Amino acid sequence: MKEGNKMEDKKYYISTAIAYTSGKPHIGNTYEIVLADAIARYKRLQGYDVYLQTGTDEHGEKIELKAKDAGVEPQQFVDDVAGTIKDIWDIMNTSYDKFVRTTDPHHKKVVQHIFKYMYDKGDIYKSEYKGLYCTPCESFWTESQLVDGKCPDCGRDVEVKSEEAYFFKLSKYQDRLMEYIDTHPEFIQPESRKNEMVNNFLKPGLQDLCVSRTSFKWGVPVDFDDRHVVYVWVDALSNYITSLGFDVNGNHGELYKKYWPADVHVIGKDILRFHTIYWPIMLMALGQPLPKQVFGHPWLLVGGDKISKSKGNAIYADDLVKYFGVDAVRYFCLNEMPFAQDGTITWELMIERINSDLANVLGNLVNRTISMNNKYFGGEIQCPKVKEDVDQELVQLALDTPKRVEKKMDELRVGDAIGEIFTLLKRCNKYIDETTPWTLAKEGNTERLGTVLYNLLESIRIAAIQLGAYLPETSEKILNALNTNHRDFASCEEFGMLEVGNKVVEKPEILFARIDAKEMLDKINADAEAAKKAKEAAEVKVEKKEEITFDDFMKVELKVGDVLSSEKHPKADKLLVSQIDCGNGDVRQIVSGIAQHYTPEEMKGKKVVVVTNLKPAKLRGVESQGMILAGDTADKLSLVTADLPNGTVIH
Ligand code: ME8
Repeated sequence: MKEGNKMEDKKYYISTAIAYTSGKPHIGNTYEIVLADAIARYKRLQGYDVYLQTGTDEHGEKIELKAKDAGVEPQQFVDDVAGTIKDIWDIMNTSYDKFVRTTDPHHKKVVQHIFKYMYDKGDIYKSEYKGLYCTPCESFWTESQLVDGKCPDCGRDVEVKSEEAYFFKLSKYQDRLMEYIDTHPEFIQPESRKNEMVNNFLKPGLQDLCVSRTSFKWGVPVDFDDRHVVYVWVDALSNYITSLGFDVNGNHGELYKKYWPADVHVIGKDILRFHTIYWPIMLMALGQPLPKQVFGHPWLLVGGDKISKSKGNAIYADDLVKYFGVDAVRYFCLNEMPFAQDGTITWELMIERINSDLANVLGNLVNRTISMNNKYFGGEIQCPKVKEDVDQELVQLALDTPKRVEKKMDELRVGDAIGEIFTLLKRCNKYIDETTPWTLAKEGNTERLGTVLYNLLESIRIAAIQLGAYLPETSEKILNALNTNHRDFASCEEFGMLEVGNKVVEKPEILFARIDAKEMLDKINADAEAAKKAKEAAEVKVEKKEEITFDDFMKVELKVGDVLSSEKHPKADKLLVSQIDCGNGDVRQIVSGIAQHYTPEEMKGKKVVVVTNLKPAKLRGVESQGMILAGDTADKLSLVTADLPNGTVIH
């Protein structure tokens, strides 16, 4: 291979679907970025120049309605949810290079260019759409697609709807796409899903796709006909190229020139049709190369049921991490999910896997090997001098494991790749049983003992390097504990790279502690119960009050006041008695229920907002001449403060 080609081959662009900003993503959505992250990290360890892109899909009627329900502007709503999504991706230690948002001005501008380009080319035309519409899914369906007369995706009612719309001539490109799929057998993964796409959608013939809407506003406007917004799929799918600097006129940015076409789009099985039919056809219309592969991964189910907020069975990554730590959650998702069939998650299963795989097999092996090396050799890594036949199998497996992992990763079988590493770890445990180092120590067979421990530590080093893509923190902890500088894939090609004479860490950290299942499940249930109560309490509080007039509101006199001093109420733990200067010589005493959130010292000097015309009242025997404004949740209270002079009227 020529050097030039080699360099080019060494780049790798991988993307996830962009998540809807309709709410907090559950563990199923989160699985996808963890999966893509594991592949991306693996490729980086192989020496590829990787670009991992993820992000959020922020337009559409559903989001517009959600924002309305929440009483905020759509932009505010999507900003908040996109923030939550990014936080969860970060909690999961995912190494994305770009987080794209479809409300980014640049993305919107390029989507408009793409739409116009396809319109000018005659691939998009204006017509009338009439069909059965499911609002939550934002999808039109034909009669034959309905299941029991309801939306085939969500099972809800559909309604007859008609609107003027732009259409995209999918049918024009049908044959070309068919040929592409035929000549690129690796394009759709897994294979079974390819057949589904070809037989269910392509062979029956493609209908032109409706690509604009007039029934809502929250979308990218069609710039030459602004009654229309671009329908979400054209907007959403374009993210894979807008972010790289794609330009319809061919003046592409550097990232586009370097990374397009994508090596793999990692997406869920439900949106495979959009990615293997609509998206390639859009790219054909734009005259651009198609992605090399689309991987439609299966879904994570909760005990066998679809994860759903309304069913109340949703599990969230941040909760899991709170109890088990990041790498345990990454391990569970990656290892538990089959390549093509759906996987299952429950709290019980999670605990089971942590105990059996992470604590017993991995944690225990690392801990006892390092401890033995400390006990018998003061931590110093020994030179392996006395080799025996029993070593051969372990050494060979340690050398083969990286190749086996690579093979699985080439097929995107991430769970199986992890399985290969665990096969090596289990073999190490068996080797301890076979060689019984404690007996060698008792017999004073020091050189053989040193060899056995070397073989174990070296096998652990190779396993830890291989784990780097899946459990990055754990991998690093182990390599630090081994005190080795040989941490790259190349150093796994030889058995014996662990530095003789170095000292392993004195007290190895417990990587994964065994969990008492009952105790943990009780705690999880108690926390869930408490959270539910707090939520209910908060909901009661925000119950809507009766409408008032402006005059009603103006009856309340609100002024800025300076807290001069504050002390505990003599008879009530929850109350503070404060002296507040409300300006123009108006110093008054106010009793408030804030003692559990603010100390008297913290109160001093605060500029609070006071209701000054409230009828005075006695609280547990102490007179209160007004009220301080504050907001509170189940466990937090915050005073309303204003950086204004005393006596300033608030309105
Ligand atoms: O579909 N297990 O967004 P989304 C595994 N905005 N993966 C799951 C899952 C589960 N239980 N549930 C959902 C969208 N997913 C669009 C994508 S791309 C240009 C636009 C996956 O927030 C789902 O299959 O509904 C999808 O790949 C991803 O989570 C985001 O889903």
